[in-house]
Amino acid sequence: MSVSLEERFQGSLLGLAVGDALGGRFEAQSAEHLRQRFSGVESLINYVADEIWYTDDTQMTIALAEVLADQGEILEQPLCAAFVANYVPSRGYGRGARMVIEAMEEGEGYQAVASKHFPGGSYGNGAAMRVAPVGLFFHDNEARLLEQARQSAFPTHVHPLGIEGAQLIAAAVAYVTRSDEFKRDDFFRLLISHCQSEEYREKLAMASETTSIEQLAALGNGIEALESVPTAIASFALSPESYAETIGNVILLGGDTDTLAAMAGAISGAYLGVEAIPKRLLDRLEESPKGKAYLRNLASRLLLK
Ligand code: 8NA
Ligand code: MG
Ligand code: MG
Ligand code: MG
Repeated sequence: MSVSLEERFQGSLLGLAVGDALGGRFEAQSAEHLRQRFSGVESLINYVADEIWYTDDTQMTIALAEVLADQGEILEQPLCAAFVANYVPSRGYGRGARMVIEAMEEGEGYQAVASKHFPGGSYGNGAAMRVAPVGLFFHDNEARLLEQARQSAFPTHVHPLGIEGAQLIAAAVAYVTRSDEFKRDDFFRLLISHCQSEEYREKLAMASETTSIEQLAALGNGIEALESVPTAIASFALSPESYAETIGNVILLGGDTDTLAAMAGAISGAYLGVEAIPKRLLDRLEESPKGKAYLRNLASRLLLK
């Protein structure tokens, strides 16, 4: 398989946005309900008839990518400024994230909000859902990848489980960006070697053995990083050759469907490239000022920096 880096960078950002936008249609629905509505992934994708709009997941990803494209690294102040500049509350931000970004906007002490709003900080999946640009940008720079993923989490997510989730998605995106052939055992060995907690080590061991939808569901579909990051990684590893299956299978789990599909789609798109995203979906992704064309261009800027 030969996929250019440009196709991978575009595939990851657009794959994330498409997963987010499709998944966003079904957020918080149950697996039972979705399984009654759709016979499978194909019928889920064929259901899309009009424009699909992304949510906070893509909006925050854009902020990270802009900082990397401008600065060449994630720096705290430019990142906060980019979160604020891109912030549209109606795009469905998490409760804690909203409080932190609004404190940034007001020039108040957002660090205190980030560490005190939830005890120990947020372990939501908000740092993991937006980290793909770090994985792309540092795909061949192991020394900076994890530190930069941490840095990108910090303004909003100080809980170790929130940060670790971001580091694992970044490492997954980086690994597949370097890969012409998916080597499942290598992939999981590397990710498990990056784990700092027993919780993630256990979940990734389960993910490495996931060969069915039932096992995928057992990994979780929640808004917490630990209940969604391993699931997204496992869904990619279950269908490495299909973007549609990778995002469709996690959307049909219900729960945090936009974020599961954003993370899974970012990994799959980085591996398979932009051509692997079904035309039906990509054609319908929003054409707003920071829509499809902007994302494609942003991916190219990231690559050229
Ligand atoms: P966050 O930091 O608000 O965390 C998300 C949620 O996780 C919180 O609202 C809490 O319920 C829970 N949580 C996190 N940390 C703790 C803790 N220490 N103690 C107890 N509960 C905790 O926001 P985020 O950016 O991490 O969230 C990302 C999610 O929010 C994504 O799913 C994204 O799509 C968005 N989201 C929005 C809606 C919506 O209102 N439309 C619904 C679900 C998710
Ligand atoms: Mg969202
Ligand atoms: Mg979500
Ligand atoms: Mg470069």
